[in-house]
Amino acid sequence: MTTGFFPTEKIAFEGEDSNNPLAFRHYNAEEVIDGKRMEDHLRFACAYWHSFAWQGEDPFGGQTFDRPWFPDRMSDEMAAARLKADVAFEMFTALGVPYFCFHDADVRPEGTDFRESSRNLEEMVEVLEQKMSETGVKLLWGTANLFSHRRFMAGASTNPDPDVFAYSAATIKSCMDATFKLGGENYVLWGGREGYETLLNTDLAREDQQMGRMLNLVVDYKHKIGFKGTILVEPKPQEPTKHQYDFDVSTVYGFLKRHGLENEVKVNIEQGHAILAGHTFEHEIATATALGIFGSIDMNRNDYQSGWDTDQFPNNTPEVGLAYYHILKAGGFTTGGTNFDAKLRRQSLDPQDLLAGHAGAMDVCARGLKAAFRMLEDGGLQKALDDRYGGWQDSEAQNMLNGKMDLDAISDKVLSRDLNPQPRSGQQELLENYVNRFM
Ligand code: XUL
Ligand code: CO
Repeated sequence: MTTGFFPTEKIAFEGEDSNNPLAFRHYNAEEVIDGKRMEDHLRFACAYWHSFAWQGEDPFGGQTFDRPWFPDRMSDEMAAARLKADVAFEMFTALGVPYFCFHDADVRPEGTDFRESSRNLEEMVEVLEQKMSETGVKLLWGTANLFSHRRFMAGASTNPDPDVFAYSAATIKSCMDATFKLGGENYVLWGGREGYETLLNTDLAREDQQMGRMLNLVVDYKHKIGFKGTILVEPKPQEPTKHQYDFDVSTVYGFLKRHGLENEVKVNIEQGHAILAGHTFEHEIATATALGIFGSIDMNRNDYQSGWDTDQFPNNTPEVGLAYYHILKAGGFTTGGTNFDAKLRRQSLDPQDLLAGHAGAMDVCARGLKAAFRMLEDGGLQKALDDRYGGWQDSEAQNMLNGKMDLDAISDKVLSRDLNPQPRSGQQELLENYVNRFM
């Protein structure tokens, strides 16, 4: 028995020629690419919050969606949370995604105090456990919402009030327990309020210390309970706060080093956050793989005009293809995956819009993955890199890097060989044309 919320119970792969609006044209879970099923490469997850908790509000207007589990339709909050879970798992099943992700606040009603909120969460974790075993859908990651409630307005771990630090730590513990119980493969920390609105009232050094301590507490607790998943930090430069400390991948890496956590924690990289930081998605992924901290991705797209975190469904194959190129090149996902941290536009009122948004996004990812694999297999980009940096194969060139030559020795070499380096083309247009052949 389903709730009947969605117009269809299953979206099928029908191939490129299908004109069924609710079908996959490119995503075929079973198709094997390089010895691995497409499902196992992409490891899709749906985000509970955007599709089932968000009501369509924006800074200028309130709720636009009409859902049977929203407070205006249902006053029993726990019954509403259960109905929401029913519908959520119907969507995961219809799409055939292997994973989902959630915050505590997405799945349980807020209690009147910490004790009641925790009890609500524990009760809903039982419900989720049951749904997961019925459907086979797994948990990619869990996380704590430490940004919506007004108690967190001045930060969670970085709050000037130590009681908020304590409340946040206890909340994280309850969410790590929930994630562990549900077999989650990662645990995410996104510091929406870990930053400042004005430096006039902010002690940067103190807040960095508080945030470092919290992450160390999280890592210690992971080992204490025997959680085998990966701890992930999700960078974002601003919004909701004016400036967020986990600005981008490089900034997070510096933070991890400073607090001795660079071998314990990885990053969850989101397309829209990369754009807000003035980067590209593949820049953030390539930076993380270069630094050895790549973990997972939040797939979406930002509007390039508005400057907001618009969390739209991805629809740009070349952009997605280059992202997967860097992921595949680094060996693919391990515990991570592709979480659609994406939401409908607030005018997209119909249940089928939710299915269409995700199905289209899955197709774009499938096309991107296939293009990425073909580029990797062809090896053209790697060959271009090998050629460009080929001079460094030389043992004397290596001596400049490995400490065998100091500045004097290098200077002597330039003089004695009469070195007069000649510039070579970077061939960007040739490379861009090359990439377009695969997209
Ligand atoms: C906010 C965002 C969050 C995190 C989880 O921009 O991306 O939804 O992914 O807290
Ligand atoms: Co995100």
